[in-house]
Amino acid sequence: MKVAALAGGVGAARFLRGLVRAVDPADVTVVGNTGDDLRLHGLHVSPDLDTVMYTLGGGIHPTQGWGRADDTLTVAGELRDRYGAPDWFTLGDRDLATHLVRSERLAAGASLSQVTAELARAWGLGCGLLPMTDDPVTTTITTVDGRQLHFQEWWVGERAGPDVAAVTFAGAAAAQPAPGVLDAIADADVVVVCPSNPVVSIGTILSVPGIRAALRDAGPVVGVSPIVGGRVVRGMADRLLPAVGVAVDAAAVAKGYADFLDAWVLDTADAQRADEVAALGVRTGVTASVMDTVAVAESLARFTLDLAR
Ligand code: FO1
Repeated sequence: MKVAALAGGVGAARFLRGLVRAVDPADVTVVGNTGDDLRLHGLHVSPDLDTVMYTLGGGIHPTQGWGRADDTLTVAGELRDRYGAPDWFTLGDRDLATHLVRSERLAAGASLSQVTAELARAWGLGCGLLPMTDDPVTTTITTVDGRQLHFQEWWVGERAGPDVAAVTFAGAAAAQPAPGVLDAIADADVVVVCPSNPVVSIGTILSVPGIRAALRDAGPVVGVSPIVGGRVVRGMADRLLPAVGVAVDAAAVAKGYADFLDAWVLDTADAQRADEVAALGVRTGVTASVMDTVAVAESLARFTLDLAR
């Protein structure tokens, strides 16, 4: 069964670890968010692609959910202490290897999708990993006091302190889906919207012209709610959903996807929201969705695929 999966960062990576156990990884194509990408120390960093790659490759930092396991901070320390370089975004020594290879290949003229495929192969990923686009798209936060910040400057640099007035995706209007993205969606027997941030991960992917329309034409599209019991499981969706006028609620998020969604997985904590989602014409399923083990992730993935068919 061919599966295409729209993925952001940690929540999606946890789900994908279960998905590649439920189906043959060779039949899975992940379409990843690149709106979080940033240039730092002259390097191109792709946080959400790396979180998926490291998680599926077995090298993710176990508690951070980003960066590499067993990493050290020698270079970061030298950059800070010797050269006074910016240190608000920590790149570990092992993690740097990824950014060095990616940056060198991009400088040599390779596309982000070509480089991502090379890096994924080096990590032994059996599934496909595509950036949503090869073009520059930058998730930008407008704060209530009128400043425009790169998503990472807001989330990491300012620790998500300032309240958010708006979220925009600079460059999205001119961006094209990366090669293979529309085919992966069209050819999929099931498309999965992973439990990622609806605003700055899934929303960013949907901002690339052509992707939302492809989802509307696609085979069954099933999503997994990233909101459980009115709260985010991880990350900052609770700070961003209000900024785009969506309640921090499992049914409200489904409503935002209703034009392309066929089925929606709710956590048991939100079982009472099933009728509201069904009223959207979206099939609902209720199951345990907090993936604190790979076994839960695998059963959630199986449940999700069964609900779609
Ligand atoms: N998040 C932090 O809170 N602090 C960091 O210093 C940091 C560094 C970092 C480096 C590489 C990387 O791939 C991710 C990193 N992140 C860091 C997490 C990052 O902000 C998130 O992974 C996503 O961009 C949002 O989901």
